[in-house]
Amino acid sequence: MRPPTALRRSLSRVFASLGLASILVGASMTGCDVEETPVCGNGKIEAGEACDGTHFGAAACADFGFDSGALTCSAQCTVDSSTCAFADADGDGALTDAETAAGTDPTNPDSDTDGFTDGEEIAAGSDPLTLDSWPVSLQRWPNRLVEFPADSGVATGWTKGKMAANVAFTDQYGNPFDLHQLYGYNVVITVGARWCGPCNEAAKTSEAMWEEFSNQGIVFVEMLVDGPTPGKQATLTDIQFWAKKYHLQFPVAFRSGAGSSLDAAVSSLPTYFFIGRDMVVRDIFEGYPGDPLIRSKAKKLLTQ
Ligand SMILES: [Ca+2]
Ligand SMILES: [Ca+2]
Ligand SMILES: [Ca+2]
Repeated sequence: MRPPTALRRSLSRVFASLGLASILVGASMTGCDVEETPVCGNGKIEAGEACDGTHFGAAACADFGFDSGALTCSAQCTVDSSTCAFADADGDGALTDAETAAGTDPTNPDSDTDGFTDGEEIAAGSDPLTLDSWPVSLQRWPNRLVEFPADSGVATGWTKGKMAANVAFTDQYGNPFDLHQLYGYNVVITVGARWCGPCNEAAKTSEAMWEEFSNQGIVFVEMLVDGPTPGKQATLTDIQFWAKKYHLQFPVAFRSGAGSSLDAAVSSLPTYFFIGRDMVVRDIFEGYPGDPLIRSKAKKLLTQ
């Protein structure tokens, strides 16, 4: 049933007056510059607020240099980034902020290609940006085997100017390593034996010699061909004895497996092989002439 005409007219007037009232309120809000007081906690970012509740505008952890996590908003409506986090994008054990501080590449696990990760080097205190600095405390050696050229164009051999053939060693920790993994370093191989008097004499100052040159890019390798008995090949026990007796922290080794061309190239003990960063033999010296001559040959190696 429709309402009587008089009542309809009356209702229309009421609605019309309500509509007019609404329009009047809207006009007064926009026309008089009434500013709302910002309320921190109302969930709206207002003047003077960087965030409110779960609202941060377009801000995210990445804007603060972080890799992951979520921002939080403080009771004062300021952004709190303490809940953001750094990631280890390259899995080398060093978070992005540590890599940034060290100057290493957070997307490359071994920035200087010495075979030790940036994380290992930062933790151990060696320089992750320098090939010639590596962490001795980890009891393993630089490894640049992947850098060794498949074909250097230089003939292999154990005479001056030849490319040193690879030698498979076992070190004093019982671990295998290859001569060619030291490609990129100068290498001084001393071939000796436990029974050899001059070898023992030379070994007394080997550690000091290595400490003098190690941060200049020379890796010393002390290889024992024999143990205490001439003609009887050195064992892990012999090289561990040798390393302990002379306090040697650099590689002390015996050759693993079958004989190599290095054995055939040695006719007296000790024999020193001075090898350049390109793994080419630069100099050879038979016998122990005393440290001054060995030192001068090592220095010469650095200039070649
Ligand atoms: Ca990293
Ligand atoms: Ca490294
Ligand atoms: Ca390094």
